[in-house]
Parts: sequence; C-alpha cells; structure tokens
Amino acid sequence: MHPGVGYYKYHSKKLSFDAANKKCAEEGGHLAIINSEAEHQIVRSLLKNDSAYLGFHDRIKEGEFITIFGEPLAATGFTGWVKGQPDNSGGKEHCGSYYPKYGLNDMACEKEMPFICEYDLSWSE
Ligand SMILES: [Ca+2]
Ligand SMILES: [Ca+2]
Repeated sequence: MHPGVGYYKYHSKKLSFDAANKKCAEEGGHLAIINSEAEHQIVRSLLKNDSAYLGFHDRIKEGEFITIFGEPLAATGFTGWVKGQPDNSGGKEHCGSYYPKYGLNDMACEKEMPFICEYDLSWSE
C-alpha cells in the first residue's frame, strides 16, 4: 500500500499477457500502468529477477503503444524504455513489460511471465 500513489501487487505466477490481465481483473484491478516517477520506483522495487507484464501494448497498430485503457503510452507520464527497446523482436513483440533494473520492454504476448497488478482503492481515501 502506497498512500497517494496506489496499491500494487507482484504476482510471481507466470501467465500470458491476457491471462495476467484477467487475473488482475478477477482481483478488482488491472495490469499496472506507471504514471509517475514515484510509481516507477514502487514498481521497480516489487520486481524480482524476471521481467513482468505491465498494462500497455501495441497490438492494434504496430509501434503505437497504448495502455489497456486505450490511452497513448506517451500520455501516462512514464516512457522509460530499456535502451534499444521497443524492438518488436521477431516481428511479434506487442505486449508491455518491465525488465528488472532497466525499464520498459516489448515482449511476445504469449510468453508466460510474472506480472504486476494495480488496484484503485478509492474507498480507502
Ligand atoms: Ca510490436
Ligand atoms: Ca523487446
């Protein structure tokens, strides 16, 4: 719990992007979207050694990354890609992740990875 920023949970269970987002939804949340440097540091601190899914993708139009709510990634307030990313490796990397210690990376959506959910706990304010 991070008052004023949000509530985040790291899931070590490895799932595909869609399965991960479904799991977050079942818990009343969504795949995490980083909106500030403060959120970035929280997300970064939750990560282990594996990459983890976050809530953005370019599945609608290649190279145009948007959040799971359809907003441009550039409008979220955080676009700290790993150097050389996004690279759309193999022509099939369309889902957003965070590479531990470094930043954002595009990954194949079917790959099963840990993920971070974000919950909007407005009742706690
Ligand atoms: Ca892509
Ligand atoms: Ca990539």
